[in-house]
Amino acid sequence: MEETKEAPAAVHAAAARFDVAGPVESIREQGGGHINSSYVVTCATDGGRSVRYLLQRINTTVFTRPELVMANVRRVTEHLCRNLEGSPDLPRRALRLVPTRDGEPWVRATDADQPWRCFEFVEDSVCLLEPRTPDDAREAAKACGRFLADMSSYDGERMDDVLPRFHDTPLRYEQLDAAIARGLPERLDDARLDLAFAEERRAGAGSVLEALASGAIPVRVAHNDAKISNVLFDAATGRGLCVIDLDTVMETSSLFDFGDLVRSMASGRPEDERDLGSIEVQRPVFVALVDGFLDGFGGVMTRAERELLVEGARIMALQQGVRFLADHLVGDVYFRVHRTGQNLDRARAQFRLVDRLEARRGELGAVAASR
Ligand code: GN1
Ligand code: MG
Repeated sequence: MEETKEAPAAVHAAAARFDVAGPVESIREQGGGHINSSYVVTCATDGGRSVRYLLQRINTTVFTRPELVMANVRRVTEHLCRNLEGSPDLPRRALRLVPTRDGEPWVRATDADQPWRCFEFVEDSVCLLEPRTPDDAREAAKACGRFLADMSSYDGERMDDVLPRFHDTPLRYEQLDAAIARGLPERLDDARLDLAFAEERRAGAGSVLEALASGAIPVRVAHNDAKISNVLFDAATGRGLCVIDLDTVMETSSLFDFGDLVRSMASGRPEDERDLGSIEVQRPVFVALVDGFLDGFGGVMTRAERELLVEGARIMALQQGVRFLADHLVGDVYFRVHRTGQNLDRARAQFRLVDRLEARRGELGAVAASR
């Protein structure tokens, strides 16, 4: 998290559009994601109390139709709040949007304005960038599993496809092909072995989508970016509270969420780890992820979904590796980098995890079947 003494005027102007409790006292940038920009806004109330909000600018390069994102965010937050109605936990278990002063759910983009939205801040919570212990991983997986379970009772309007074919792995391969065709020559040269690794796995890349298409596994309202930094934890107890970053919620598969949890946590190494030898599926973390996920979602999960858990993890690590690699080849236009080559390192770390998941498929599958 970065402290900024003076937030840019645009952030202040955006904050002023929302129906907050009182005058803005301070605005601090909140780092973390690769996509949106987030700010913690502190407002003073008449009673001398401070109330905090999370103000976010939606990245319209990624989310070209923010109105669809916000329609989904409203559907999800309203459904979760209805499920929790009457519970004292509600403010910390479900995100709540703060309307604009005109009663709109968000500030629409205009020629002069970027799209902005504002949430009530979930107090006494912490966001973890990586699990400190397998317990953290278990709690994150449980919160994500519970989200899938909670959304299984959703029967409102169909969710919009904000990012069509977001987890379509064969499409990600087509995008890799396009990146190769216009890639930076020296980057293409450096990535020869990585491209060969991806190529060897192209044929099996559609496995989860095929299971969805055939009806073998059900379509679910899933989070689609399930990782520990998208879960809030209770600062006092360390228990998972709720999932955040609802931009990618769409009707897809639970396996993408389980897969993302594994690909982002199982190695215990940073996403851009360069010491590939240190990347291994940590069995205690994997067990904790399975246990937490089943704890949250097991009640509604089908047998076919359970049988594909490890394949879901493999597909998500493979797909993310392909996405990082493609972005590296074209000069880092999508995933924000802090140093040259970071997206290539990220891709290699994902591919190494794919390799380990394949090598240990039987053993890990037995864990998923036995819990
Ligand atoms: C992006 O911005 P962030 O970290 O929430 C990406 C995910 C990737 C992730 C990889 C909309 O998420 O799909 O898994 O980076 N989100 C989008 O770190 O593309
Ligand atoms: Mg995200």
